[in-house]
Amino acid sequence: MIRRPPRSTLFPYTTLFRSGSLTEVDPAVSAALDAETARQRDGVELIASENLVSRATLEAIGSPMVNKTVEGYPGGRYYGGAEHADVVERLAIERTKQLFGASYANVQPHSGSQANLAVFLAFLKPGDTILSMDLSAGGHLSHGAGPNISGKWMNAVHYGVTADGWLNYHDLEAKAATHRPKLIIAGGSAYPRAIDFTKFRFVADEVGAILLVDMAHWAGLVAVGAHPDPLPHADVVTATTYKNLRGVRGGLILSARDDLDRKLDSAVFPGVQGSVILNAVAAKAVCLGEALRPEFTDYAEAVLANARTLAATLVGREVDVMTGGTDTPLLLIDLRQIGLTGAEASDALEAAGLTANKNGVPGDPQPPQVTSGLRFGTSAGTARGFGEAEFAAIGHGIADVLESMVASTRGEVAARTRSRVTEMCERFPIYPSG
Ligand code: DSN
Repeated sequence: MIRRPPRSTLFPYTTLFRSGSLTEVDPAVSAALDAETARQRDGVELIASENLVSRATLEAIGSPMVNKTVEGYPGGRYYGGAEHADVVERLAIERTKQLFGASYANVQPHSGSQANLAVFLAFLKPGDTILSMDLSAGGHLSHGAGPNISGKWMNAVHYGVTADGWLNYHDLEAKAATHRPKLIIAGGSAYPRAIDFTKFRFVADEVGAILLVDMAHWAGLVAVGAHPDPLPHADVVTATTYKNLRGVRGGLILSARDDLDRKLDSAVFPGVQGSVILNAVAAKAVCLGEALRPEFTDYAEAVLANARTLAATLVGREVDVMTGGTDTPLLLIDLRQIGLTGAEASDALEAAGLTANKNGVPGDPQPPQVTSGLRFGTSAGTARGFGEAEFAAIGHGIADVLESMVASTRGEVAARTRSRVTEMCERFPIYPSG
């Protein structure tokens, strides 16, 4: 009889996953994470869709809840062992409802785009018409832009903004009357002003359309009453949790209506998603709990005050701020007057420790990888404690960088223009030589 040696109680693979820290197991990833942490620490984050989550939120997203797979909704899962998952998802749902005064909330969307896609699935068939803000006017990819599934599968028509950047309600009304959309979207990702939801409701009712408000960029302000509330006007509202709600990457769907639960739930699962990212749902619950605390009101109000200070500082330095200011945590500047592109300006700002994103502006002649604008947001800076004095200093820093670029560009452009003028004048002499 062959005698086998005694089997180790721990296979090598169990040792690896039990004891190795990230630094030991994967130094390459670990180094990149450390470098990213340092980058966030040492620079000013002005990207409007970013924020800094709390330690508690980081703990939740990094918890063993990441290991659990469930499908379905609390109390009706398709997998066993879901009791704790149910607790966190119910907490997230109840906190969302409480924060926004909603009668319905779905916390499963993996992102704002997924939330919007689920709303389309709930109310539309391929080929149906939707009416939304044009991407170049400040709309969002998932609102019917050509390269997105929403633009490929829907007949998307768009309203725009006026020459000075304000939402064009006449255009909205005219396009609704002409195209009779089944769904109208209010909201975007680069429109800085408060939207008149009453007007949108009126237009939607005129043509019998569903009204979807995408409040991703100002949900934190809505939560504390620092921005008009879309819930009473919209059939459905979508949001993300990682902008001024200060939470992790993910989406939400809400409604003040009490007849859409089944339609919207089934559109998320099994409509456009499978299993739930439960550690993200747990982290959403944490950030929503934080947003229910009184300190969050101070935070959200400071985000808005800081955005207004940043806008006013830039206006004072003669930077072309779209609409001259903001009612939200974001603002958009147009660089065309000073002859810069968004790409070169964002590179220059990044070299100065100011991270922002290049962004198209209305009527932008540049392609999306270049653009003629920059978008700034104050959610992350405010989270680390910057106040109005810091945002005024940031505004001056931005203006200094842009002015220095313009000064050098001016030199080049003047020389190039001088040589063209010389060549042209030589071909059109006014006095015959000799
Ligand atoms: N929607 C994108 C943005 O506004 O930056 C990502 O959240």
